[in-house]
Amino acid sequence: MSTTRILTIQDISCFGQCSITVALPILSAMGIETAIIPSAVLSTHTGGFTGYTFRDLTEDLPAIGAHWQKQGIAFDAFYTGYIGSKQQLNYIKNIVNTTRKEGALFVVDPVMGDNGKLYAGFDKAFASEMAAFLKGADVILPNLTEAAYLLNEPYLGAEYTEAQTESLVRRLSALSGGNVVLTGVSFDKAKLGVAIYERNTDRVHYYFEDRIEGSFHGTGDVYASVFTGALLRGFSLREAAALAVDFTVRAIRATLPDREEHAYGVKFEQAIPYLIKRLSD
Ligand code: PXL
Repeated sequence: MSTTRILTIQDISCFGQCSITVALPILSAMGIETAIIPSAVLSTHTGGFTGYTFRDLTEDLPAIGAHWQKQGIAFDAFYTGYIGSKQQLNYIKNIVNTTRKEGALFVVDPVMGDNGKLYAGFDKAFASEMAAFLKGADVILPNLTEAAYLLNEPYLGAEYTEAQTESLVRRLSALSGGNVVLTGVSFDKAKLGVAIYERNTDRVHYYFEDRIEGSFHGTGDVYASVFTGALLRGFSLREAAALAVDFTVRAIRATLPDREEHAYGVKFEQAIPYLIKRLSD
């Protein structure tokens, strides 16, 4: 049986359960051959830790891409997450263009911030470069904060109405030309979920689960990894978006008994058997 090969580009946070340390095990468990390019190596992620190291790998990217091109290495899919510098966006576009198989899937999680704020090291100029980078992506997966920065407009917090959300996803889709899964959507305090914009039908669908109070680090990366893996396993856009919600909720629930000591990430490993079961249903 031929396997699907994906390249994911995001940082290695050596400790903290996000980015590559989440994407690689999840995609592997889903049966997908996963290559990586680390955009940076940090001792921990930047959420809730101080004093972390940050090794920017920007200048390694073109050489990795050139080597692969020479070797004839090619990918069925690409998934980008946390990017280490503005300059990397151009390098990544080049790697995608020179190593993509025909019809390759391109998923972008425009990781930049959450809860109305940009993460350490990001600024409005990066957001505007990211908005340009999205062009040509098949699916983009911003949260509401990232959506606001991509569109250079204020973040409305818990205030988004259904009409505003639908306007957001349509305008986000205009940036990429593809589908949009907007995360962190809520119209009822007790529910939290995603808005799914299908470009070919121009329709918006929703998928909600019961809200678990608080915010959980790394869940965006857990979500994007499962979503991308599911698409590659033949799930539709809506099915993949829903499976990723179901899995993320289980990963959060597995963390709840220990949430104080485990505030840096979620115990997604404990939900992997559930994921494998859902793939064989
Ligand atoms: O989960 C997003 C993420 C990825 N990588 C690094 C981060 C964050 C969020 O804070 O700091 C290094």
